[in-house]
Amino acid sequence: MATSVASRARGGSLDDPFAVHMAPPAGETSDQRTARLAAAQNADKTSRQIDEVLLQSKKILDKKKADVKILLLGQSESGKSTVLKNFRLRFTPQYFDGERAAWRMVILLNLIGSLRVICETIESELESPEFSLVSDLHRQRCADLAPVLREEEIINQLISPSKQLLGELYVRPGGEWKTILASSEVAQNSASVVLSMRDEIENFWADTAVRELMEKKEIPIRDGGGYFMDDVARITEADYVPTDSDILRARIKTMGVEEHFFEKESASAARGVKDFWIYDVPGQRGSRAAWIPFFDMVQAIVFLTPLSFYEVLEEDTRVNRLEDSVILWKDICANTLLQNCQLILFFNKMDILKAKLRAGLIINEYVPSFADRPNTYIGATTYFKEKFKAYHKRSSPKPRSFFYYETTAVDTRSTAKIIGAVHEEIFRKHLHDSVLI
Ligand SMILES: Nc1nc2c(ncn2[C@@H]2O[C@H](COP(=O)(O)OP(=O)(O)O)[C@@H](O)[C@H]2O)c(=O)[nH]1
Ligand SMILES: [Mg+2]
Repeated sequence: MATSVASRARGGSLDDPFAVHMAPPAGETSDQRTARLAAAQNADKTSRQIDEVLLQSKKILDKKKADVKILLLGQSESGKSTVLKNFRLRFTPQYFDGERAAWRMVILLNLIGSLRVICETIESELESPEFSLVSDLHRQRCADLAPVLREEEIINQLISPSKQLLGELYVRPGGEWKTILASSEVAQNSASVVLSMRDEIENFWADTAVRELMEKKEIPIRDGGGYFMDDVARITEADYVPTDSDILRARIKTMGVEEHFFEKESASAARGVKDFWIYDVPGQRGSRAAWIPFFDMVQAIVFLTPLSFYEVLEEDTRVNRLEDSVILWKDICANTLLQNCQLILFFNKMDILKAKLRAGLIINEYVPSFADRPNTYIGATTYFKEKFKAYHKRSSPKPRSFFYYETTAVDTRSTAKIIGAVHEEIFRKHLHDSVLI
C-alpha cells in the first residue's frame, strides 16, 4: 500500500520533489488525519506570512534603490547630525514632535555634563598654588551638587552601549535610546533630582567668579551646542518641553551609521516632496573607511566644513581642522565612484566665525596665504569658497555643478530655507537623470 500512496503522490506532482514527503502516512486514523491537516494548514499560513515579510523587505529594498539617498559627510564636529535634525524638522515634523520627551532628558544630561566640567575646573584651580578666582566655598557648592552630578552616570549606564568614561554621551544608532529616555522610570527619577536642585544650580552659575574662571580657562561652556547653563530656569521647569532650537543644540553622539527615512507625513506636507534617505556617518579620521560602501548608492553628498582654521582635530592635535577638511573635500571630489554624485558644500558654524571675527580673530595669522585681504566675514567666506570651488573643478573626474551654502545649523529658521533649496535641487537633478536613463 505504501508504494501505491507514494507513487500516486509522485505521479500527481512530478515536478514537486517534496510531494512524496507530504503524502499521508499509511494507516492514518481520522484523528491523526485531522491533526496532520491542521498542522499543514498552519505551516502553510506561516510560510505565507514569511513570503509576505520577504516580499515586503524586497519591496522596501527595491524602493530604497529607487529612492534618493543623501550622505552627510565632514569631519567630526562639523555639524552633520545637526543638519540631519534640520532635515527631520523640515520633512518629518510629526516624528520630530514625538521625540521631545527624549530630548528633554538629553538636554538635562548636557546640563549635568556642563556642571561636572565646571566642578572639575574649580577643583583643579584650587589645587594650583597661584592666586585663584575660586575658593573653598565653590568646592562646597560642588559637593552640594553631588546628587545631580551622580545622575550623569546613572543615565549613561541606561543608554550607552558600553561602559565609558564620563564625557561624551554615546548611543547606538536607531531609536531605542529615545524610548528608554522618554519612558524609563530611572530617567524620570534623574530628571526629578535635577529639577529639585534648580535653585542651587542657578545660584552656582550666577556667581561671576565661576563664569570668569571658565572664561579664563577658555573652556567652552556657552558657545555652540550642548550647553544649557544660561537656560537653567527654563529647562528645569516641571512642564518644560524642548523647543526646536533646544533640540538642535542638544548633544548626543551616535556610534556608527544613522539611517533615516523621510516619508511624506501628510498630503499637505507632500507638495513636491519625495521619499528619501539620509545617512549620517561618523567623521573621525579612524572611521572614514566606513564611508566607502555608501559611495556606490548615494545620489548626493552634503559636505560640511566649519571654517575652523584656528582649531586642530580632537583625534589628532597636529592637524589643522580646515586643512583636514580641504584634503577630505579633494578626495571626495576626485573619487570616481562619486563622479555622478551631486556635491553640496556647507560652510557651517558661520555664527561662530562671525563671533570670532568680532572678537578680533586675525585670519592671516593662521592662514598666511590669506595675506592682506579684508579681515571680514565676507572676505573670509569669499576666499575659502574660491579655494573649495577650484579644488572641486580641478579634482572632479567630469564637470559638475558646484553648490555652496553658508549655514548655521543650530539656527532652525535660516537652515530650513537652505534645506528646502537643497532638497529641490537634488530632486531636480534626480528627475533629470532618470529621464536621461
Ligand atoms: N554655534 C554653532 N554650533 C553648531 C553648529 N552646527 C553644529 N553645532 C554644534 O557643534 C557640535 C557638533 O555638531 P554635530 O552635528 O554633532 O557634528 P557631527 O560630529 O558632524 O555630527 C554640536 O554641539 C552642535 O550643536 C552651528 O552652525 N553653529
Ligand atoms: Mg554626528
